[in-house]
Amino acid sequence: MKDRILIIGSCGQIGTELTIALRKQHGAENVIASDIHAPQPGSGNDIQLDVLDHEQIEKIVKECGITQIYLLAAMLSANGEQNSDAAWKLNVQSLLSVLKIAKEQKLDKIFWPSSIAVFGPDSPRYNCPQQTRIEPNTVYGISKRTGEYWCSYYFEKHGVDVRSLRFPGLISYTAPPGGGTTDYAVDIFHQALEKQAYTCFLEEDTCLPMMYMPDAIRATLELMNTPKEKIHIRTSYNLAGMSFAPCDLAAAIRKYIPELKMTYRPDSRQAIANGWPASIRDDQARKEWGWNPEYNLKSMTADMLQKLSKIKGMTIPETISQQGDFPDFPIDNHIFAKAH
Ligand code: AKB
Repeated sequence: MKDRILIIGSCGQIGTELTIALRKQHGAENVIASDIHAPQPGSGNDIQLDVLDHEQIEKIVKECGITQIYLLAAMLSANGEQNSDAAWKLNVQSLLSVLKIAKEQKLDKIFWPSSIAVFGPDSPRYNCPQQTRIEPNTVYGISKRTGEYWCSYYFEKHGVDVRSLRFPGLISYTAPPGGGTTDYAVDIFHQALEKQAYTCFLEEDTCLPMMYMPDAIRATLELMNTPKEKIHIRTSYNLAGMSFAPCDLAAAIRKYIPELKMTYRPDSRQAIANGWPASIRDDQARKEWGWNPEYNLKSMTADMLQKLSKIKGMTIPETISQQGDFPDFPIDNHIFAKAH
């Protein structure tokens, strides 16, 4: 039997690119993309769907013969702190709804993203492992940690094959992120190209785990294509790509745009970032389903600048085309230098 996929939140940062990847893998006719926003020409979603409308999801699942759901709708960390009730409802109720439907309709597989935000100030700051003290101190982190427990519960008690990844901050050039603490790592590219200046809302040495979107999409597909018996973590897998601070990213961009001027004006998002690890370990993902990230700070920066300048119809700054590959610098060592 063919997989029939429902994506919920297809116009978001992950959804925009995952929809394209899933359509490539399963055929466009087998992937239904839904979002809270009504479909517009070129938006990529097929239907308007409110993730909090349980009946509507159930109806689509039954009518379209859905076998897998990718639930991507969520409120991120910074917005979550401003709207705690709405964040809790959106992040937890939507998951419970989908898990219940998966159980009742005997769906094959569910994907639900968790986040490095499940970790808190008492978790190890460097090389944070899969199992450790996990005591989040943000609404978003608490909702993701709660969701992880629900995933594990539905797998253990009801056999629902739900799989999950703890994503780091995601960097992409298509859809922008919205309301997260790691958003600066996307904004900076736009501002660097347009104004050669960026005011960062985190301090210059706040190191956080990050990942380039092509790696995040590949990780999702690889996890979902792994045979069930190889998946041993039913809460959510730690997933690492790279770790850097705003000053590292600025240095990487300056290799192409030397005139980039940085100003640091930390706001309430600084406190959120201070509670998260600077780097995480992802041994289980590597061992159990062969995870291996492709992009580091250097290759991600080069690709982002090339793709974004093309999208913006800008002449690629001289320095990009002339520079080629820039010399190595202590990208992923930044934090370790600080730690030891
Ligand atoms: C956020 O900043 O809230 C997200 C995340 C780390 O999950 N990007």
